[in-house]
Amino acid sequence: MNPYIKLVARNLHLSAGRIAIIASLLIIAASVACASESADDDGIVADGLESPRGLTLDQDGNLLIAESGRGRLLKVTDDRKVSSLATRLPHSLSTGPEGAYQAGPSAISLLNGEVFFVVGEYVGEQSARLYRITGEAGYEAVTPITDGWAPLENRFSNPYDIVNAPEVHGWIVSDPGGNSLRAVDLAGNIYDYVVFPNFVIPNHAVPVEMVPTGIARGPDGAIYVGSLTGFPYPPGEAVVWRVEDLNGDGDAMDEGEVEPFVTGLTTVTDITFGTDGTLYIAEFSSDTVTVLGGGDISENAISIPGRVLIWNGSELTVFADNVVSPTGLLATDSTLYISEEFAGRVSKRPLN
Ligand SMILES: [Ca+2]
Ligand SMILES: [Ca+2]
Repeated sequence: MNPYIKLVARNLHLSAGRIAIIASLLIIAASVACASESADDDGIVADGLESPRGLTLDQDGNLLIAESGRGRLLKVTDDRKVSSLATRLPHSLSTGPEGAYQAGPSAISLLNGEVFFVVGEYVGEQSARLYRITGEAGYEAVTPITDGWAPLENRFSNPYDIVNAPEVHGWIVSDPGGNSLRAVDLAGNIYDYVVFPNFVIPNHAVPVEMVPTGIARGPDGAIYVGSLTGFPYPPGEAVVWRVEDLNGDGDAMDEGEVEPFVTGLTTVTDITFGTDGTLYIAEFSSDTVTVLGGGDISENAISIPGRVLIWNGSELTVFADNVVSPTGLLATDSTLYISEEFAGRVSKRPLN
């Protein structure tokens, strides 16, 4: 363990092991995807990208992609016509200790006709913020500069995904770095909404962190969030949680407000609900320890892919396997879009 990493860990009140996990997750690999044209029906929406992640639809129904590794928001019309909605947004492929961290747009949300995005995945400061697009290639921060040395309460650490949340007068943001969900109001004030405790598994001395990732609004109005889980990414221990502020006190930290919704999952990175209420769940890899364990993470992710599952309310079924490091999902009436982050592409699958 690099001594500087340990120093950072101590000062952030995080375990050194946790920092190592985050660092591993964020190592950037060059896109291995080929930018050449292929058949229209090959399921590729956009490729040659650098760590695509968050997906959403704009008001005209165009697909928006948060391209974390290049600091861009992309717009896709007619499936394959890709243009930049915004460029030169805060990002870096080699920031933080050892230059081993990525920071960049991770998720997008439209609210009242405006485009908002979170930048996270950076154990440090400054860039881990919620931003608003202000016009042609312009942007401004909504939340304050993140002080990575401050206590973890009521601030961003590594924001990952976002959902509009009128119940907190703004948004709810998943923050894997804090094992938490943060409420953010329209003025940019940040409050803890949920803080997930660590959990224990057999034959592993150190408690495992929950690491909440993809977040979505359910058809019942509740918030749902998946958990990656921390090292050693135990199979079957990841959960999709249902979160609701039952007593209306502005957070979901009271009795019964966070409940397991789907269990038995592995390294969940994103979730999305279809228009019929079906829940789609992305699992990062069948062997995340090996994918993140060294070598070329893109090659690892391709050789040990993840998958997308369906939860229909009573049982889990496999919707798509051989999906490379999925980190973003979006379902429309007819299509499931998938960001395959370390393949550098966004693909799609028809929904029946
Ligand atoms: Ca998402
Ligand atoms: Ca509450």
